[in-house]
Amino acid sequence: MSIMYSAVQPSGNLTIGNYIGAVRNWVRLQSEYDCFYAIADMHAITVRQDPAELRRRTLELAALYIACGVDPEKCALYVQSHVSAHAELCWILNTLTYVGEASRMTQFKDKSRNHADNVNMGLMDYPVLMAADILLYQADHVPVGADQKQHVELARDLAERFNSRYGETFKVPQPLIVQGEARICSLQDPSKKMSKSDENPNASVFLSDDRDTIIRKFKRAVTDSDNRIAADAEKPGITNLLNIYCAFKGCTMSEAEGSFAGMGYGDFKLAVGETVADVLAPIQAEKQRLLQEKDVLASVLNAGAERAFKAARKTLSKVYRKVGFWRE
Ligand code: ATP
Ligand code: LTN
Repeated sequence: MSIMYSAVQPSGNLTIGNYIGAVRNWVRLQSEYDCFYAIADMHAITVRQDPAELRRRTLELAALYIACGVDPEKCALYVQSHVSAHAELCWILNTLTYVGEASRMTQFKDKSRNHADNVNMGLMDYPVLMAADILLYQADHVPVGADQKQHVELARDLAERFNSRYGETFKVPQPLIVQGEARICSLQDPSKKMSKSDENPNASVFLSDDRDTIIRKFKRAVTDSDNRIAADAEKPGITNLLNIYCAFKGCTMSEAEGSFAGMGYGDFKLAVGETVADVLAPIQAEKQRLLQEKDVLASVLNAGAERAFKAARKTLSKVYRKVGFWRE
């Protein structure tokens, strides 16, 4: 079976963009691949995090993954910092990464601008740690959003560089960019992607929002001047809402356009909000239930880490041998 690796940082509340673009696809892929899904807490601390919040979000993210349908029987669901091999391989890969190539990464440049008072070494090392994540498990495919493509390309370069210097060791991974509905845009500015760190709380719908909040955010969504409900490049606001509706309803764009023909914007927005709230309600209930059973959650994460550790250790011992670290 091919191997799949992906992760999300516990750096904020997940949005419906993260759900449609990432977590929901993980669920679809888990039966066809041998999957490793991580909570990337080591990546999260490259920007300042409140320690108590980080701890709370880590457990919440684990509960949310499972509530969304990630099945811990089918895949290894674990917390990155529980498997020390990530940091160990990162060190080795650091010795193969040029300062020039790390400093040219788009995300590093963006984050340096946004966190100008904290341009730390970890921020620059972020993609190398991500390469270590992926290469440790000999992943064939890495499902990510388009923004992470450059990082997967660095992982490919580092795998090839290591293999040519020390001999065949790593599989060269492929990014798996899910197209189509994968880009959910901000409800306040449909030219931007919906993001969990948007400073405007009305721009993003969070998986933790209650029904009234969801409906209120959709009612306030920015739309376009005429009153037609149709997907159109000239009408990015309405197109985004239609996209969200299709993704949550599981219907095609023409089916959605058909069912809203002749309807006013107010009723249309209410229908989109209700559809999203209906899908999220059982996920939220299941997440709350799981969070009541912290010991069950802990044992799922421990089992996931053990499974991940076994796979990671195999690669890491091979790497240590290849680079010439003495072992008895
Ligand atoms: P931040 O706003 O803090 O940069 P983010 O919301 O962009 O975070 P990430 O943790 O960087 O989220 O991304 C996790 C995954 O969620 C990414 O691989 C990406 O595929 C997916 N994703 C994020 N935002 C969207 C979106 N608006 N539409 C579709 N997919 C998304
Ligand atoms: N940087 C990723 C999260 C991430 C990741 C990974 C994704 C950390 N390690 C390994 C794929 C493979 C993001 O989506 N923001």
